[in-house]
Amino acid sequence: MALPPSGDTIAAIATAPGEGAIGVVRVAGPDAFAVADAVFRPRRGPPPSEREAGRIATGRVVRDGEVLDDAVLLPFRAPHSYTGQDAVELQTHGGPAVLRAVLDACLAAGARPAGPGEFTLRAYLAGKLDLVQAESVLAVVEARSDRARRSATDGLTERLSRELGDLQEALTAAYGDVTAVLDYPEEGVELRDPKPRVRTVRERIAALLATADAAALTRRGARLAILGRPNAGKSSLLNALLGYDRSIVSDVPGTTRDYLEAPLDLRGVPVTAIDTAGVRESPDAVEAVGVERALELAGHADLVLCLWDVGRPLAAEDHALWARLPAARTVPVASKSDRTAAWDPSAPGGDLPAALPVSAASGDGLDALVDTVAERLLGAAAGEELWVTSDRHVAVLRRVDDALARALEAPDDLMAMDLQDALGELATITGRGDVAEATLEHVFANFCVGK
Ligand SMILES: Nc1nc2c(ncn2[C@@H]2O[C@H](COP(=O)(O)OP(=O)(O)OP(=O)(O)O)[C@@H](O)[C@H]2O)c(=O)[nH]1
Ligand SMILES: [Mg+2]
Repeated sequence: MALPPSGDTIAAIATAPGEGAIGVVRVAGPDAFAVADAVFRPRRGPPPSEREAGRIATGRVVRDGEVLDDAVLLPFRAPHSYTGQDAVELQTHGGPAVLRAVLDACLAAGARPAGPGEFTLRAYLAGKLDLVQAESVLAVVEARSDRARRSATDGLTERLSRELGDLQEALTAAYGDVTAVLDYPEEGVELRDPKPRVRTVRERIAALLATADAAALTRRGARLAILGRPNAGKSSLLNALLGYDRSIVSDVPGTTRDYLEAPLDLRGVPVTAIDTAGVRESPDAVEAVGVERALELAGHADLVLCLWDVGRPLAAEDHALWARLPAARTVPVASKSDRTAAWDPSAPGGDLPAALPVSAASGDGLDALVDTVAERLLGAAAGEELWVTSDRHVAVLRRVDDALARALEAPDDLMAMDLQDALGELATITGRGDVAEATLEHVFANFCVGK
């Protein structure tokens, strides 16, 4: 397989399959305007090829005298277009049959069907985007959460490009240091130890990789289980987090007998919150099953909120529950903090750690709780704005780091080779330096047609 040619004219449906109010067929390449002249009849004024760039025209798409649909034409002139080439976009009604017919008309007029990602590949080849930015086009399109969207947007992608460019420069300098040692072993040139530079680069890569875990969690969403004795205020807390009454609240202990789930967005992280049955030794068989299920849910959750009612003395059940929860993934909460405290949340006593005071009734402490949950879920990445979201980038950064780990262990001559490996890998992300065609094929194959 080779990269497709970029000097001809391509066309594709750019909007998602299915019915939509508007659909777009995109045409790009040197003959884009010839194609537009063949398929588009403006309501008034000159044909597309004689129109100014950026001035939309209304009209109809025709083929062999047949009107296919009303349309709006957007003309772009090289180099001021996405691909850097002449281009037109035809907006029509969004039905699949209409779009197919419009695309067919463009193909009959001389365009070739575009392959996956071919528009973005052209943008990359024209120097409009670097590879990190090209891949982020895909990430933006695929972003499901607001946090993922933000980390994929231009500003941050540019920063990622720059950051990786800096790493590339630092490694190139380290490589220079090593080869100087090799090339001029006896001469009096001032030699620098390349290792500190390499160590700094490794630290930065470790920080970037930590953000990748957070990005993955943000993509798949996190599970947050709420546990506590009956009446601890679990359902009330769920409702307070949601901002509406999802779960039944009552002063009868054992109100929630099975678990229930509700989606919420905590500081940009999509979270499924799970309200569970109060944990106690229950004579009721149904409730006992609910309790077992609650503990099982806690075992599989990304994070657990363990509620202790601050208005009631702590009981053996509270200690027993704490002992059965995964401590590293549990946030202790002193619930109903608006009530007169029967114990001190900052020092509950026994084996119990300090708990965060929260009142579902008054809302006090809720913000702090949400911050804590987001921080615990995202780890070190919570404070980082720059996230690595692409699986390919993660894999490449791991390989760069492996090569650098080897470089630090190796004698000078082998170190040069390891640094070269690392630089070669980095270039496959940034697209600066030597990028194998295979890398480009791989990157753009993940795109859908029309992007
Ligand atoms: N003062 C005060 N009362 C609360 C607060 N949260 C819950 N309650 C009360 O505590 C009682 C139990 O609340 P729930 O939310 O049903 O408790 P639960 O843990 O879900 O109980 P079960 O489902 O029975 O295990 C209800 O009477 C609530 O009104 C709070 O923050 N402050
Ligand atoms: Mg409940």
